[in-house]
Amino acid sequence: KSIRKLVLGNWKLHGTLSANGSLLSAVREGVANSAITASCDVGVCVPFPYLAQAESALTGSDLAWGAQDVSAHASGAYTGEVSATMLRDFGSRYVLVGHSERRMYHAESDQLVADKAKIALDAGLIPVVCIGESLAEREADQTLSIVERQLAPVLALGSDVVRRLVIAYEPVWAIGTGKTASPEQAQDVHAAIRKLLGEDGASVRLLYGGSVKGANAASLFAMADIDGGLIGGAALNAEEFLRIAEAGA
Ligand code: G2H
Repeated sequence: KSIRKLVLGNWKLHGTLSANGSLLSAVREGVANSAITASCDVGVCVPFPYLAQAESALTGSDLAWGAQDVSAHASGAYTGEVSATMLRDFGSRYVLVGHSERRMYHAESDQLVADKAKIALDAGLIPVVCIGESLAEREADQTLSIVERQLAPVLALGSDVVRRLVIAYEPVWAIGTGKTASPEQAQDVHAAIRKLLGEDGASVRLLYGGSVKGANAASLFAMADIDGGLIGGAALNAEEFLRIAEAGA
């Protein structure tokens, strides 16, 4: 397969200056002492206040960093929001958009997520568009119609946008629950997503997310349409995160 893998940490609402300091230096050292980044991109998406810390800890390494959300607005009277250009100011490469926790707890719509992807790309960031079905939707056999609905406004942005995206498939029932989708279950959905993307999908990285660990990463990443992972809980432990990155290399 010619698509370069990507292993991206999502720290969610975790961290302190001191804990991050140890984690970032351990990951940086682990990557420097391995051949991982010769064949796999690795990065971490941190809470906004720690972007400056990530930038200073990771500049000069092969690791990238980024954020977990971005405003759909460029600037203006939007109290509490953080813009894509602000993320770029701190050297961010990636930004997650539409993580299921944002969709669920902050009522983010499919259209808002697409707007965020667009503004992020325009600012020079790589948006990681997160999609995935809930347990009830899977049980009702709606998985494919849900991911299709979630992607529709993103696809409407056109080829130029779609080709530059990363997409993360995260079945909501597998997030932080310890229940990983089997590699075959994930592959089935990834293949369907690739098909939805048409010609633009040939080089788009499709990450799997949801309880990825050192122990299951290799079997997931071995599937034809799984181009890496979005890693939550396991990204908070340097050894575990590095093991996952090794599986992507
Ligand atoms: C899914 C994933 C990272 P976890 O949300 O985005 O988290 O690996 O903890 O399931």
